Amino acid sequence: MVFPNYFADAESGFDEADFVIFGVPYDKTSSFRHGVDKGPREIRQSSWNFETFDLRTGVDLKDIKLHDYGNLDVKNLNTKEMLERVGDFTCKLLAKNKFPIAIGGEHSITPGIVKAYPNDIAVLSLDAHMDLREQYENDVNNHACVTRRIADHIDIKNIAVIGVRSAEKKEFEYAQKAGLFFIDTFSINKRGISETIKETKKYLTDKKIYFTLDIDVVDPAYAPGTSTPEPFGLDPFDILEFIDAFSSQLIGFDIVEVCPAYDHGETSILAAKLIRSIVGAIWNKSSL
Ligand SMILES: [Mn+2]
Repeated sequence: MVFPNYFADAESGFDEADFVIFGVPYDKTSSFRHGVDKGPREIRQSSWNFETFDLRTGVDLKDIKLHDYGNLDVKNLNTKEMLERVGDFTCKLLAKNKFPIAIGGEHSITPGIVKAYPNDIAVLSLDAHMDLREQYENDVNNHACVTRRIADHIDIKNIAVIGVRSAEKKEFEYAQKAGLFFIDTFSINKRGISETIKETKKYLTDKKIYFTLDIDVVDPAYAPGTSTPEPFGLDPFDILEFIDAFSSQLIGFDIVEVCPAYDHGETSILAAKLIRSIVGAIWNKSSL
């Protein structure tokens, strides 16, 4: 069955919308598996599975002014051009007071979005990987360099990376030297998600936060359809806890690295539900 190719319940026109979804089907620098350019389409299709009413929060998505812009045309662009296009589009949304929601595509799209914001914001990244390489495969904008490129724009002290469990030794040493706030899943498993959130919350107090959710932060048992899966991940309830804790501070978010060819639809279903949950949580706590 094929559903309309826009996100379910995104029934608002652009002008009256508070939230604008846009797809960035970019798949150029993935190092292991390809196919994340199919993410936006699959996530949109999956979104039609759900009720408009969210039983958990009491929010009905029908009451929220949500617009789906469609995809940005980034297919033939190099990373630099792609970042500019994504950045320009995000600037336009922010100038019109829209709340940006990007669907990847690979994680390399995120620095383009972040650069559209003032440089005193914070970034919360849920990711299995540190992504702190200066460059990878001769490209400083590779998806393995995302955190590093974000740190070109905002102070690394205003970045928190949660759920990491993979880095090369050099990245790990750089993170410690530069004072990056990160919490790996091995310590999350020991101290519990509530304690993890409490510490992160304390670290990012009072900051406006851009939230980037690399689906590979979730354990491959729940989200196998991703380009670089990494065992010992978070479970979907952990992500909900994060959403609830930070929703009042969020000023934009993305979900990236969904690679539909490597599962039976479960990763796109989870991503679509998470987008709905985040929008609902923000709307619940804001005066939009
Ligand atoms: Mn990752």
